[in-house]
Amino acid sequence: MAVSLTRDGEIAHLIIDNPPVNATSHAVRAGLMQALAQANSDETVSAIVLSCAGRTFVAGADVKEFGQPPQQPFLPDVVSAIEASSKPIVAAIHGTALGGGLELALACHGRVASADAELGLPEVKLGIVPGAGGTQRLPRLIGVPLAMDLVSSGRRMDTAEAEACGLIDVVAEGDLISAAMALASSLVGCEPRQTSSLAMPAFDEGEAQKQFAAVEKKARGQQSPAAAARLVLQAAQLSFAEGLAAERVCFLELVQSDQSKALRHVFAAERVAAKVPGLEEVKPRAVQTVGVVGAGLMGAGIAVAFLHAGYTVRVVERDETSMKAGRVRIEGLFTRLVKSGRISEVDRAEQLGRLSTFADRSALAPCDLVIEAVFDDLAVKTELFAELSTIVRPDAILATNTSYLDPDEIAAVVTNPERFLGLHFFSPANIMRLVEVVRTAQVAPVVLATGLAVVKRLGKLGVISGVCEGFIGNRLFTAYRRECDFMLEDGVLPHEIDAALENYGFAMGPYAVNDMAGLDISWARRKRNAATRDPSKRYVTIADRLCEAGRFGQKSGKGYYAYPDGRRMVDPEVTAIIEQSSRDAGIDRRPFEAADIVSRVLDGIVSEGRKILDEGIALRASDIDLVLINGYGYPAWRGGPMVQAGIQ
Ligand code: T1G
Repeated sequence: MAVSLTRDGEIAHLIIDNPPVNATSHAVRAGLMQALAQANSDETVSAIVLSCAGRTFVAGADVKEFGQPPQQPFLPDVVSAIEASSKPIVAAIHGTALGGGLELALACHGRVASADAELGLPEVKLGIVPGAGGTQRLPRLIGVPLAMDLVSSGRRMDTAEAEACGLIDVVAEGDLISAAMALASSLVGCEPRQTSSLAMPAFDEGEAQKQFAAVEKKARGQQSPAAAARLVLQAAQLSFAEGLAAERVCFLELVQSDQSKALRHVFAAERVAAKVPGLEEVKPRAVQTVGVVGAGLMGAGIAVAFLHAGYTVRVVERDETSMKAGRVRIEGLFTRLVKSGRISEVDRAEQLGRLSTFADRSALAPCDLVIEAVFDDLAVKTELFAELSTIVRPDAILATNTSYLDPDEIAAVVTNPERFLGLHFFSPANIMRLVEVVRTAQVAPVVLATGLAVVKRLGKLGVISGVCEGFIGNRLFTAYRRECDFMLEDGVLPHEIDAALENYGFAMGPYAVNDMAGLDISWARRKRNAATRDPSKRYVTIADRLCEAGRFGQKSGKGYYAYPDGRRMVDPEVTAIIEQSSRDAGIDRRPFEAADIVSRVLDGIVSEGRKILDEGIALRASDIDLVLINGYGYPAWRGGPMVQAGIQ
């Protein structure tokens, strides 16, 4: 039974039980209608509590039903029936109340949540808008500005914030169901509190329009965030029934859109990425104390990511001075997070309380997992891992964050190499969601499973990669950059490539990214590899020439662009360098349309993606899409270059 009805005195208790996440599948909707009718027609029932079995409250509509013919009763009808109930209904929320789940709760006459619950309307992440009254009820309850923020970002709110803004009435101190029963009893005999009848809280129309414009700008081509925000604005202008009708029209249109199909591909791809053949039955090991070797930019970001996720972190640097500098760097990252409102002062203090810094590697002895983020040099890393092998427990997991070295060569110095793997973070590691979990030749299944589980606990997305130069991401990016560099030499300029790709939806064009990251590291690598370069392959010298001219990117004030007042500007000196390179290569420069630029880049990525698949480096095409979306700013609402090319 997807919905059951039990009794506790005069209170009827409706329990949804539809694992894994209590989505509102057809059986749930039908079951709710039936149980509701039964409770309402029973004169001995005075109030109703709605809760869920299992690990979470309703996490939304059943995404598996999208694209299938809709089956009655529809969710908006169930939601309306709840709100219209003659007996007060209280939602008892644990876990996550998302999408249709929050919409059910919004229609209830009271909401109680456990202290660790999370609430949100994440529909925009699936390329749609809430479809069961969310855009109309939410602003009536919490006001237009906050409702617009929630529906357009899809972010989740924790219980504390939900209580502060009035989204929930009570935080359950002890037993959730008892607290919900108590609230339900207190509502008996009162005027029913229908969210749809609440007066819209006053708000500043001008500010709301500005907020809307900001949503539209940030969405860069994705339709659903602005559509959801617009519906919230309309909630303040239209009657509830009109607003609901507008929401329905918008929902039905977007659910058919290519953007929604693409984002649903991404949703499914993320779940599939966690499923690794051979690991289905493997239980990850417990990890609590994590060592990070090296507290440069990458190491500091990794340490912060682990601190956010509740781990105890021990950071080791080579000497006292570097150790102090590392701590300052980590604290600096926290300061920025506090300033931008991402974490509170209290959280900062708690998280930093789990950090210790050392100038002696032996301090890593108690660690369950150690990750190195030291200089990307084989001799440096092998020396480190040989020593680490003697310091940590024989079963402690050892991970390298190398970007380009062969982790199997490093594994050769590790005692018990089956506990060694790659965990390749992207910079800044505390922000970027992607981590490549690199499957070394000898890694034990339990170690790989633990790597994936740790990445998931970090709130990041783990994608399995085999061993090859650059793994999945940097290998694709090399192909991507190669096409761009060829085009520079063939006739376009950096700003034209960046503009074409940014208009396509990339977060940032490759040359703007390069200027931000710095041009010197890859220059040093090219110089190191110069002797072994294949002379028969086309080699574009533009990047080298820029470095020779002292243009290392933003850190030196100039790179592919000039930055006179901090803003990127086309620089005639760069244009001259590029044109000279073309002349030296004997190339007659020709113009490119923006569409040609985009398709040449995507073709380059897809052809490298096919090789990566054929070689078994990526488990599946959708993993490649995820890497580009989460590591390189490819627009999620386009699904990914592989799916776009029809490779699934
Ligand atoms: N429908 C069907 N299955 C779902 C599902 C959903 N909405 N959400 C998760 N699953 C499956 C998932 O595929 C996986 O299955 C398992 O549950 C565990 O998920 C009208 C239109 C709830 C926070 O977007 O954010 O409501 O792979 O690995 O990390 O307005 O899942 O094991 O077979 O992600 O603990 C809005 C999406 C829908 C929520 C749990 N709701 N889900 O995270 O586990 S649209 C969402 C999540 C809507 C209405 C509209 C997360 C989670 P399998 P998991 P998790």
